[in-house]
Amino acid sequence: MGEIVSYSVVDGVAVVTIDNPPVNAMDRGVRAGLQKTFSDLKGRSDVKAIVLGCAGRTFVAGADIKEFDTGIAPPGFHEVLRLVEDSACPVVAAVHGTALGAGTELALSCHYRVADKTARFGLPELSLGIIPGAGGTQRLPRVVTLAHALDMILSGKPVAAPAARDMGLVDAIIDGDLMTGAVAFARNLVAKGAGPRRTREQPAKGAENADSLLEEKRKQVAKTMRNRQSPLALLDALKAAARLPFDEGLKVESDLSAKLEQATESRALRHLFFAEREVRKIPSIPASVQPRPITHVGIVGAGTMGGGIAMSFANIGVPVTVLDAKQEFLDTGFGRMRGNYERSVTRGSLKPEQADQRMGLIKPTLDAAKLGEADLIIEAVFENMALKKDIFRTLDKVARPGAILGTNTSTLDIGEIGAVTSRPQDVVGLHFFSPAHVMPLLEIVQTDKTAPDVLATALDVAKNIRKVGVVAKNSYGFIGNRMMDPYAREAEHCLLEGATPEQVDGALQDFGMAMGILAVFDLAGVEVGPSTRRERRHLLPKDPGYYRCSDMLVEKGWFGQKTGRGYYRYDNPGHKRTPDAEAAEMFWEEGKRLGVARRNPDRREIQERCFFSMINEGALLLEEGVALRAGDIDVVYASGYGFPRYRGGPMFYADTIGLKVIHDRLLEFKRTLDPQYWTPAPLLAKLAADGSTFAQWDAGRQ
Ligand code: 3H9
Repeated sequence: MGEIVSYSVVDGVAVVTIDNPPVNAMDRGVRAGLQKTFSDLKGRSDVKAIVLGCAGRTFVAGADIKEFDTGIAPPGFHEVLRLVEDSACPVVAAVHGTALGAGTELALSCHYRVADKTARFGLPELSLGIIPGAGGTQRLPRVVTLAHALDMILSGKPVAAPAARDMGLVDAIIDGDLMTGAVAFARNLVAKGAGPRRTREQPAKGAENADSLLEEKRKQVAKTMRNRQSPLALLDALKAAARLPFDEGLKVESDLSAKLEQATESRALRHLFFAEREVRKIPSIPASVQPRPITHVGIVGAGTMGGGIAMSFANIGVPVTVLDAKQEFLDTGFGRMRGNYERSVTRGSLKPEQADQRMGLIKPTLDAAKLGEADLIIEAVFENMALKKDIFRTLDKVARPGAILGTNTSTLDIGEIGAVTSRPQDVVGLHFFSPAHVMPLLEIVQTDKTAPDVLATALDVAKNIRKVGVVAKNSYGFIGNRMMDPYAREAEHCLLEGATPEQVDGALQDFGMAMGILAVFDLAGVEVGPSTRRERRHLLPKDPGYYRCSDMLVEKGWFGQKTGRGYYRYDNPGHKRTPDAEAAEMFWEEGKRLGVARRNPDRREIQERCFFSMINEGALLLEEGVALRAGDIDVVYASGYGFPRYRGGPMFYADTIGLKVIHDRLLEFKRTLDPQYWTPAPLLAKLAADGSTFAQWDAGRQ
């Protein structure tokens, strides 16, 4: 193996190369290599300029995120980057791929930056609960304006090379071979007699308005990044950049970083970063298994779901054929898809010709035989077993041999659906979340017949359509909806006990959920839950209060937003959610009638009942093997159910408060609430007794 950091000198220009696959993360090896290289180069009078670039697919994509768990080993980032910046001859960063986090910070400590056309620069640290801690908060606003620096770091979105050049982050975009162009750029600097241009010696740009700008952002962050500490720390660090000399600002950055790295917020977000990558690793898929190629997709059902799924494939250039039973259904569905694309054009996120091109990839049909050319067919009709079986019988006739047959069911038994075909090994659950072209989660449901290469293909498909695919075993509600059941059951039951919908949803939102569950039901249609429960009436708990409030709303025809009333009212001119005293009263009266004790649960009790019952169900899923890892559950909840990422998902959250605490609270609820719901799952009880965590349980199974 070659050196992680190497260099060669040709005619007075040293070319330094970092080679640390897969993404050139700036781990201890890279830092030590840079330290040695720049120390060597310092002593070479024949070197007149230095070009710093990376081998492989990208420039440095950041610090090694794993290192935060153990603490950053020496040499530290500041020390190494200072050495680079101190170079007596000009240093040019040559950037390709994505310079992220410490990658952008390394480029900022170079004196000049050139990039190839497709390079991007980003500081995504807030998504990991930290701030750019390798001098980025102090150097970036000395290269671009404070306003640009704020936008880049708060959004975390990488900036493409042309925009980076416009804001002064990039000096030149190189056409053709990057390193050749970068060396020519460096020679030109030498020829012009241009010396080092040290970022730290520049004044902060646009700092005159710092106070008002930072105050405005502080207000914005309080609303849009609730309960988070890293965005506020960022504003403090940028204030230091605007007001203090570089070294003092750097000290502020270091102190803030040290605190953030240890905080739960960052540990939670780092956990999700790795969990989202771990989900792709399925031990039952042998390494030799090759995914099947997917070049054409068929969709059955042009409804909201089918349309969203079709768009997900068209967005990556895969042709799609959409089948429905009637021309009017196709017309409505295609109108909806076109409308979605048009909205993207209006927002400026898509060019009109891109929208046309994507729409052009989606073809309607009334003839099932047209699905014969598809490599993957996804059924997305409403939840009805008889209908789905009929469709799969047809698909079995028309699909080509080897085509994968997916169902978007969210609750039905996929084994039973697959059993009507002659090829159950090709049948898999592909549970998308609405709106399917936007939501990043795909639950991939494996029956006991699903072939390993079908599973591997589904995981590949998820990655290609830019979703995170999580494998679940076939079981009612899979991972997400199964854990939703106790969570929403408790939320609902609190209404019978004297809480109002606003109190219940408020408690869940205060915890950090994107929306309260009752508002979600109003949005999705209150009738959806009762209609799925009807299909499994014989399996439901013997409890007259079980989802009684939704049943009452459905009996009254109050289906939520679409009817103007549900848990809330929507009958004002803007159809905004407003409290409905009549509904709240109706729930309490029903509680009285059913003999439910009026507990008036407070915020803490609402949160504990909802989340602890959800976590307990998660522990059962792990024991039953429905979910492979606690981390998989966390990914499902953070990407599909609005669970706050900064809490790491329900199972990580459970670890942070302690499984013993949860276990004991479950037993207390067993004494004071309906005992049938509160028996701790055996796995939870065992881990609690051992003083262990779900993370340790995951690690022990690798
Ligand atoms: C930072 O820089 C802090 C500093 O400001 C301050 C320091 C004091 N570290 O995503 P992929 C692994 S914070 C460790 O599948 P892609 C990843 O786990 C950092 N490992 O590839 C995976 O491993 P495996 C700021 C990392 O092509 C493999 O590489 N930077 C790191 O879809 C391939 O990754 C970021 O937040 C890392 N930094 O996407 C960028 N990055 O194969 C984080 C990747 O075993 N990275 N791995 O599962 C990314 O966004 C994407 O990986 C990237 C490539 C876009 C680069």
